[in-house]
Amino acid sequence: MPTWIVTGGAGFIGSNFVRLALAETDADVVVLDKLTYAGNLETLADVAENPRFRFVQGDIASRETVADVFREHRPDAVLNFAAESHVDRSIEGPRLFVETNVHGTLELLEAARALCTELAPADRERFRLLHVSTDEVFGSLGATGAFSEETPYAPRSPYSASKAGADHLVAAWHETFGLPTLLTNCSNNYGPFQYPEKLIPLMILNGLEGKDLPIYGDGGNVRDWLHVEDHCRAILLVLRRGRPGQSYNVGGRSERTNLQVVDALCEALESVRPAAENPALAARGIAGYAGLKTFVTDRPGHDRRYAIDDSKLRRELGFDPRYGFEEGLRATVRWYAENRRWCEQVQAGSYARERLGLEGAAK
Ligand code: NAD
Ligand code: TDX
Repeated sequence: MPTWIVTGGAGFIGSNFVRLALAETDADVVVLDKLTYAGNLETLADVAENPRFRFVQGDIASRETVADVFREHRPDAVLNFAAESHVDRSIEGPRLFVETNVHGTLELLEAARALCTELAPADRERFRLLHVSTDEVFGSLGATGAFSEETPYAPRSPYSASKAGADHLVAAWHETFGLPTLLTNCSNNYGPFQYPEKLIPLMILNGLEGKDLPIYGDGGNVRDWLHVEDHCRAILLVLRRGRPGQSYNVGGRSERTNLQVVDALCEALESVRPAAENPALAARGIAGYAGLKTFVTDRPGHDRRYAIDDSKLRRELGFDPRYGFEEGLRATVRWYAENRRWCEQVQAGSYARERLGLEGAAK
């Protein structure tokens, strides 16, 4: 049975990938996760007893930790989901983003390179390091066009700059050392287990609790939304059939302005929890979820539009997402409404959905 190390497996996308890998492959899965504010064992509670699952708490930026985990588990593949992932937090404190996203990726690449020198040629041939990245490395688009794998990098936030740095290291380790790397650049994900600092879960929980729905700027910024389960299927496809040294863009073909997303969420909230039956709205004298929409100060350096050209992934590997956006959104609203305990556990003591990233302070 192959062994896969999944870094960041206690976070949003990583945990969804762990669930998919345990259900649909025969791999043993070792999660390496620091358990930051965004990583929680509650997120993996349903797989904790699976005999093919192991959990190691540790930092990918620690050379010793990574070396120990590689020595003990001798992975056939490494999937790097671990990252500081929130743009607003990268404006508050960029240092940790460079430490985890750049330095952490370096340590994984170096450990993989060392491991490969010890492997028999056939095992080295099969080894893969798949690095999960973002469309934000390509910068901000105008009204037309889409990012392809050939689009030059032009990151504009500390978060995207740190992800771009990591992507360049991955490409260099392939070119220089022949490491069999794979790179995926994905658009905005949504779905179960997303930390409630991100647009969609934050709006759902604020709506359910009758709090303001804070829309940055004019609400006209565009993102391309992809259900997390479709993203995880794409990653599995790239791991199995992607060509080493290549990058693959992953998108949802669901471009929406933030205002359109919030309006769709208000409708979905109404169908799952009608406003008339929600005492939190009645207490504020508000008749419908749309009455909670509030325009607030824009994010500094706010990228205007992202759009993904995913034709390479579809053409070469046959990727075909299962979720339509509105259907996926309704399922996500239902999931958050039914999993309030998880929402409380992951926010407890560390976050109260306050506004982040308005003032960049040196930290
Ligand atoms: P997340 O913030 O929900 O989870 C990140 C996980 O990494 C957490 O479990 C955290 O504890 C862990 N982690 C953080 N620093 C670590 C360290 N130094 N060592 C070990 N573990 C550490 O993030 P996510 O949304 O699941 O994103 C996963 C990956 O996908 C990231 O690399 C992110 O850049 C990328 N990505 C995310 C999206 C999105 O929409 N969420 C889109 C494209 C790409
Ligand atoms: O309260 C909010 N109000 C608002 O208008 C929040 C939290 C966000 N927004 C806007 C900012 C963005 O235009 O919504 C959009 C989405 O914001 P985020 O959820 O913070 O995501 P984004 O900045 O687009 O980055 C996400 O997608 C790419 C992930 O967080 C990254 O990890 C991923 O790489």
